[in-house]
Amino acid sequence: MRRITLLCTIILSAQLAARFATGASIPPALEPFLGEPVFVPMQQLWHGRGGTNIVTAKDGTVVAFQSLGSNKIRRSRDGGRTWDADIEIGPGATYGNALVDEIKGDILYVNPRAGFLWRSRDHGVMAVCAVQNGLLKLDERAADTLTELKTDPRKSKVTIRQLLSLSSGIDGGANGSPPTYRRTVAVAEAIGEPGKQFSYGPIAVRKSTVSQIPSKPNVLMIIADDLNDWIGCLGGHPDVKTPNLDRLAQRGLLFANAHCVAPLCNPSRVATFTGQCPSTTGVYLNGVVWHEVLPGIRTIPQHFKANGYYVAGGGKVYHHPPGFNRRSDWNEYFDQVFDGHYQARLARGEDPATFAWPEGFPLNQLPAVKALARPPQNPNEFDWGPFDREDLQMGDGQMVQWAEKFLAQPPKQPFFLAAGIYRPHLPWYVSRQYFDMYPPDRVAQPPVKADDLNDVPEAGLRIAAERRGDLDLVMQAGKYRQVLQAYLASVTFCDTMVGRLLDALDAGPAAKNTIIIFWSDNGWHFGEKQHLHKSTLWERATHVPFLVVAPGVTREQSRTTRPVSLVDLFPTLNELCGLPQPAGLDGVSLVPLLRDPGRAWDRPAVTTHQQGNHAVCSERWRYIRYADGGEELYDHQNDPNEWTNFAAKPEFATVKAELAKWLPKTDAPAASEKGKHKKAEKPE
Ligand SMILES: [Ca+2]
Ligand SMILES: [Ca+2]
Repeated sequence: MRRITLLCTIILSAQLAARFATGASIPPALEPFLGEPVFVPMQQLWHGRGGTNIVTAKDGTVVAFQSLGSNKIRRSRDGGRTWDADIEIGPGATYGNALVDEIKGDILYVNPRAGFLWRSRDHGVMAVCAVQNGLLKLDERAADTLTELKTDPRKSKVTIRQLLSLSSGIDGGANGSPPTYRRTVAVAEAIGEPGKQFSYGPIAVRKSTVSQIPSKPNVLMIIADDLNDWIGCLGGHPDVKTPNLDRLAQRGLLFANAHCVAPLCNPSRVATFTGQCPSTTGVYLNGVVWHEVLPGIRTIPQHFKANGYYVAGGGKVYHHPPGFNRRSDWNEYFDQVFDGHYQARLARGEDPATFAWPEGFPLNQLPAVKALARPPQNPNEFDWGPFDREDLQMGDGQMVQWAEKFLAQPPKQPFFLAAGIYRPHLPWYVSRQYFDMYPPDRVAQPPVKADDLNDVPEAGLRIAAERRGDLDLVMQAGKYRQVLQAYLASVTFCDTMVGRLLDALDAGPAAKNTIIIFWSDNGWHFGEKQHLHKSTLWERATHVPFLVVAPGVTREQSRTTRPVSLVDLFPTLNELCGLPQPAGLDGVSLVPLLRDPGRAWDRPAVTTHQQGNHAVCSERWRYIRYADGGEELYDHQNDPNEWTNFAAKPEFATVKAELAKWLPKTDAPAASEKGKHKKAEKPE
């Protein structure tokens, strides 16, 4: 059972508010809730079948409801919904487990003999309060202790003597229902006056119904797939054109030294969204259906949903093959639409074994790809070329159109919107205008050292060799420059989609109160270390774009080179949005860096690729330790391309030892890939 420090909920009296306002020990996080409290008088309290309680204000607005299971709520007045409850509460009815004595005007009188039970959404009892000898005792013992509490049988009016703590949050969104109120929870020492009426309400409500909850920010999270650091503001490629990402960076904080938790789609996204590293969960591979091997694990969208947010997603947010998107995480989802023929076929549930290219494909005309022969490792998606389709007809474009509509008319409650863009993931299909921006004969080639692998240990060589066939195929066919062109074209297409999302946000009602997060799930090699893909522990595969705009927190045009990991995103969002931190998160909140990008930060970023292989990235160094003990150490201050491995030099033993302290203490055994998904050619 989840234990909490909240003990009971008490209507904040003016007296309490006055004490609160003048109190010297109020934590800064509570400051937004200071000031004159405004109470919405209760007009009706409804107790529905199945444990649904609804409080309405005199003007008819629903200010609160509590749902303790299946309920009869069908609609509410807010946001086009109206409540539909069953039984009007009255003397003799129950609220929670408290016996209601009477309702007079705005105040609900509860018989203190019965005490009051506060229940969690899963029906577990979280808190019990009762009056004991005139003192309002607040207790979080379990339900069966309630009967042991000796309460004053007489009603008594409670006077708050001392405020112990105060917290506030959006609540009421049980069982997938939308949140309905801002709950202010006061924990107080209080004194009752024997013989007088004891009153407390179930919910202390400020002037904040669903339609006006100002202080909870919305979140727009934009995710790119396989986008490495080749974006303008990161300076990763001299020719790339990403005006929209660059203007996004101008609005907030650019993390210039951010790294994925794992350098490929599924483990990267699972780690980011659960806030737990692969070394904790065992999710190292693309074929692991994460929610089956980690049943009940908490994710960012699920957590936001459970805390009163309206949670919507579209495109590729979780790993894209069928079965990976846990639908219960969302209130609303726009399914990914695929431009690639093979993935589209998979999504339709057709047998991938019978796949053949349609007329005119593959666009790159590589015979091996046409024949679906290996290499390349995934011939069914190893294609690129100008695609005869308008932006908004593309899969990403359709998702963006859906998100644009969402942002034009967002829900009245705070929202979390995840927009997952698939480009620049293979196949690199975008319209010709993007290809025309990057003439292959003029596009700059990344720095590649021919003998770079000479000082790489065995495990690193093996990893680099896994896609050697893809690279050799491209080189032998003379298509290397076309590959660069196609990727850069796809990056700019992705950037255009980002721009549309930003424009839609800015044009809509949520413009001023929305946190914007942009990140990519992994980087990409283009021949560096003889590798043409992701899935390595080098900079090319782990370094990712990560940008945060948090109104009132980040400053414009800020940038930090402190190393951060995307595993830090979950706790960061929780802090920004005032959500509780679930237990077991591996990352830390980056809010201190959002506020002060130049502050000291001794924590490196750790990336894991399969069991026991890790890279630890500090501001200056990259230290790689493979499961077999192989090591690499690179000095980014003098060697940004990671060409010289210093791991064997005795003078760097101390540097290595310092970085090694951050290696995971345990390496969870690998969770198995499910056969049915494995058959799908390990789509990435
Ligand atoms: Ca990816
Ligand atoms: Ca080297």
